[in-house]
Amino acid sequence: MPGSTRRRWRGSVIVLLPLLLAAGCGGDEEEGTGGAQATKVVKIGVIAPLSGDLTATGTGIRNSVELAIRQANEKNKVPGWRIELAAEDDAAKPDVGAAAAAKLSSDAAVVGVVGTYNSSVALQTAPVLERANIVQISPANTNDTLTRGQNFKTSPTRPYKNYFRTATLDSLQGGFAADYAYNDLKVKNVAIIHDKKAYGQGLADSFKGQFEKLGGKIIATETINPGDKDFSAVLSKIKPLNPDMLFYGGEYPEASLISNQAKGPQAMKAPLMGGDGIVDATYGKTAGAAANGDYGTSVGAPPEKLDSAKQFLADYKAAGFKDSYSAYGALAYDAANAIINTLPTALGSATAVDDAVRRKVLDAVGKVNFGGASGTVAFDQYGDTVTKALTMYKVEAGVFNPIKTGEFKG
Ligand code: ABU
Repeated sequence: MPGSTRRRWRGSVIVLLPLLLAAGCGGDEEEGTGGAQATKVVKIGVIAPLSGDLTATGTGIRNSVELAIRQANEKNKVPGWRIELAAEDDAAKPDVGAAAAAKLSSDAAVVGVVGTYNSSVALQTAPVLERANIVQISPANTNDTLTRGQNFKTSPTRPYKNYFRTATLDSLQGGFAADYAYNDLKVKNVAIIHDKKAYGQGLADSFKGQFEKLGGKIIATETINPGDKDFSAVLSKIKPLNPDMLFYGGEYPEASLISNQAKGPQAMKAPLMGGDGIVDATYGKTAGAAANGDYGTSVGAPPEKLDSAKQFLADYKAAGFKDSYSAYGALAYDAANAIINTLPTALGSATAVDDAVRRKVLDAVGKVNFGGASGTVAFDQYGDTVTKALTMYKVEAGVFNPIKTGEFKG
């Protein structure tokens, strides 16, 4: 090759390489990377809110699953196969989630789904995916009924054989919150507000059960609607009762406004406490100074304090995602790896994903046991995580800071 031609060719490679990488060899956001030579495709779905108020959380889940897939392809963890991400937006709505589950079920290459964020959405996706023998692992659902049925307190029965979760239960989270409020904060009178959703109401019930058992009083229980912006009616009823604390069952878009309006226009002094649904970076931004002194529990130990999560955090940063991994990133990454780890054996000598492969993945996920970013990843007979750590956070200077990690023993 003449010198001038060689220089032009080298120049073209330098110009085109980033484009080639972006086109498939180095980072298609929808489909993961690597495994470029593999011709057989297996897909892992995500169902999460990728639009609307809860997008920050859903995007963290999606990105963390994408990271696990990229790494598996780069390490050729499933020889001969390329793993692709199939992400669906549920907009935090049960009917949209059910449609997403139906769409993924009809894609023959899908073997598993990570999601959903909302328990109310998972109650609709789990039966759809179960009919297709597709395993679902949620990194964020905490409502007890998903794994133990409506009578979870007295006679737990597993409703969906395909449903697992790396997040622990509201019966533990609500109890942990009540213990902290009563024993550590010395709170005696609490007004509860919840959003009537599976998660919000279930968490509020669990908090109330343990708080009253300890001797505390629930002096009011009020409800709001998801999406509400003006809480003056509810707060005007609660204010004259002079509660020591507000407990909110629901998520950060409403919780942050309640905190802002309680301490602003209503001039209430009581802090607000909630569960993992309120622990998000946007809480302090929306509530403003009112957020300081509020509390929120979350599932698991803070990833930033776990040796096991250091590599995940470094890899997430290096991957260049513009959005945070959010509260459930490590749990979503572990959920994805729980599925990925089953694939070499489940796919075996298969030439394409079929029902037999889906069944093998489902069966194998129930038996996984490995050290993940969030801790041990293994499931009990209900599909619940064996890792039951919970963390209490307090808002200081607008940011949720971890103040206590432990387990609720009942
Ligand atoms: N666990 C936080 C909120 C998501 C849900 O369980 O509905």
